[in-house]
Amino acid sequence: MGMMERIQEIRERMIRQLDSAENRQALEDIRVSLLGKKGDLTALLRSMGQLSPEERPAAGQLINEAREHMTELLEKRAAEIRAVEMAVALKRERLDVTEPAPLPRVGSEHPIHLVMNDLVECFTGMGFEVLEGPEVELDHYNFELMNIPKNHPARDAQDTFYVDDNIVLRTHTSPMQARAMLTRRPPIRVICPGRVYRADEVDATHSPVFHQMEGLVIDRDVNMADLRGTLNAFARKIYGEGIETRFRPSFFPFTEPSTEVDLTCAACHGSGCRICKNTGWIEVLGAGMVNPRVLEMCGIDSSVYSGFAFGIGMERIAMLRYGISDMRLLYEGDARFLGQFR
Ligand code: 2NL
Repeated sequence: MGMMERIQEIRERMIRQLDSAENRQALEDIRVSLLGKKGDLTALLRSMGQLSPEERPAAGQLINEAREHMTELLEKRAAEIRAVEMAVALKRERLDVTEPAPLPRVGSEHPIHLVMNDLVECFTGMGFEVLEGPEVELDHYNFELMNIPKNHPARDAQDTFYVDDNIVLRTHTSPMQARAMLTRRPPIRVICPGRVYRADEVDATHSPVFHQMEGLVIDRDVNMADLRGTLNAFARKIYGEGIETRFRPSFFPFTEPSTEVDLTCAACHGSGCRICKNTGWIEVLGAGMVNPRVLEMCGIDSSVYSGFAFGIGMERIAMLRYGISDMRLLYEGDARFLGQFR
């Protein structure tokens, strides 16, 4: 076989091999086996010694041209492979920088706290101070100081969660107000929002854990008209002008006299509807003049000072305001429900 044929054979072998080479390593293997130090073309160059001196320059030139050409072929194939690799990488790493980012999941305030914060704002605006305290309380503060003696039905184990003989889960926030009376001098104007506990079965209107906000005012000459004025201001601030209060006689051991307080139904403005059962009124809270026995037990001279107090159930207000028909929704933590109160 002449030199030309051998060169041609090596070149054609490269072309065939390049056709099936799919990656850089395959190219490198081809380069080493044909153009490398121990490669076939290099071997051909070494074999030139067998040629006559006249033939050598032409043969050397042919081999060098072949090397150049084959290097070009390798480079061309390498470029093709790089292009394919780039296309694959671009596809894999595709990133649409104009795609809107997923919105962060932001929580929302619980309806109970929306109501509570509104009431806190309303009463702090009238000069009340917010007091918070423990949910695990001494029987003494929760009951004795509130004029609820031993054997009173309200202390029944059916209503109260007892931790031991002397310790209960507070059944109202009154113990904090008792502390305020015991540790401060009048005038006292405080509200106590918070979680309270009663051993009730769960249903659409009852829960063993619920929320209350109590208010207490102690000063000289505080009377029922002050209570009425305060609650009227509250009603109008929260529900708007035209909302009236209606006091109905009631009984609580810690107030005397005691009253249930109704507000004009905000849904029908008093004309009667499904929500107020056609009465035009909604029962919203309990209140009264602080029982002088409570004042005395809490270290306040009832011959000098008097006071009023009230207690508002947060769940009831929230259910009325947002049209929630089942209290359980307030405690289940279902994000679909809670997400509606933004
Ligand atoms: C209701 C009734 C009420 C009070 C709570 C109170 C607190 C002290 C002294 C006297 Cl320290 N009274 N609190 C008074 C009347 C009613 O709550 O039905 N709440 C949902």
